[in-house]
Amino acid sequence: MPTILVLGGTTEASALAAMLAARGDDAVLSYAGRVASPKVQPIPVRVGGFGGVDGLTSYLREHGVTHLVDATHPFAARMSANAVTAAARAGVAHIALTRPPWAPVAGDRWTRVADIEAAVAALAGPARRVMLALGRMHVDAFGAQPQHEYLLRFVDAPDHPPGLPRHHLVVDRGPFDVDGDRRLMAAHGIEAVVCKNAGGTGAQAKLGAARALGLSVIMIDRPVLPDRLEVQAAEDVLRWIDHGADRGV
Ligand code: 3Y8
Ligand code: NAP
Repeated sequence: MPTILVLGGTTEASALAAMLAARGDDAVLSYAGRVASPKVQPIPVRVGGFGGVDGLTSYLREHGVTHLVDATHPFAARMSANAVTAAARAGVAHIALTRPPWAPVAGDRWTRVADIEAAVAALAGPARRVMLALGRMHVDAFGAQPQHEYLLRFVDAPDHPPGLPRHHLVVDRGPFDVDGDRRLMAAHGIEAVVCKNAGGTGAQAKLGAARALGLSVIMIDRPVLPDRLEVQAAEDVLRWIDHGADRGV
């Protein structure tokens, strides 16, 4: 009987958790503990860091984990790197459940940048009304471009006001929808949107909204992740658990 640890925090992780629950698998979903009330899951959940690679390696060994599924967000680069290293050390089968990056379509006005710093640099110039659809963790970096009127969207209300002189904060969690994002952007007269190339469907609405409104989008490319076995459908993870773990799907 496999013992599965899913590193979660994405729409795909939740979809996999539902399938594992339906099959009665011995599985636990793990959250970092970034938000006050993470989504309720149909399998047991653990919350909080493991304590680096060593902590995760010990966790895998102590809990007899046989299959590690990294279903974290594409920007959770440190967690994904730790997962590959710890699984190898503990001799645990490892797979990543991810989603393809978004690609621009007709009508999109994207400027692709390499990382958060490059997104900040791309905002040099006269004051504009900019939506930072990046969550909470990287907002302070945009203090280097204080001239803009920012629209921020966080999952939780922050315990101290964001360090941007002119900003409006919306507290809301995805998945979002195009009409809602379009209304939000229009109501705030947004001229440009900054976002991460998360891929998937949970954060995609803002791209459709920006396209409909003819807004420019500063799209942050994903960080480089280690080589690993990757699939893009939860069903492929189940096949891997049932048949492929020893020889990689
Ligand atoms: C804690 C746990 C599910 C998962 C849903 C997905 C979709 C909705 C859209 C915008 C973009 C953003 C942000 C976003 C989305 C999904 C997914 C996704 C983007 C939750 C969740 C956790 C987090 C962490 C949180 C980050 C933040 C990022 C907000 C749960 C709700 C901006 C990423 O306050 C903080 O510290 C928040 C931190 C990492 C990025 C940041 O820098 O602030 N996600 N998001 C996970 C943990 O503790 O381990 O589900 O309740 C999950 C989801 N958020 O099961 O349906 O699959 O991507 N999450 C981005 O894409 O740029 C919002 O506003 O348009
Ligand atoms: P990160 O920078 O790659 O990870 C930093 C540290 O957070 C990790 O080393 C680990 O701590 C802990 N951690 C991260 N994910 C964890 C998990 N699922 N379970 C237990 N510990 C975890 O990660 P992040 O970008 O902060 O993302 C944190 C969580 O939010 C992840 O679950 C991710 O899927 C979710 N999320 C992130 C984004 C995003 O934009 N980054 C978007 C949507 C959802 P230790 O070293 O102590 O083990």
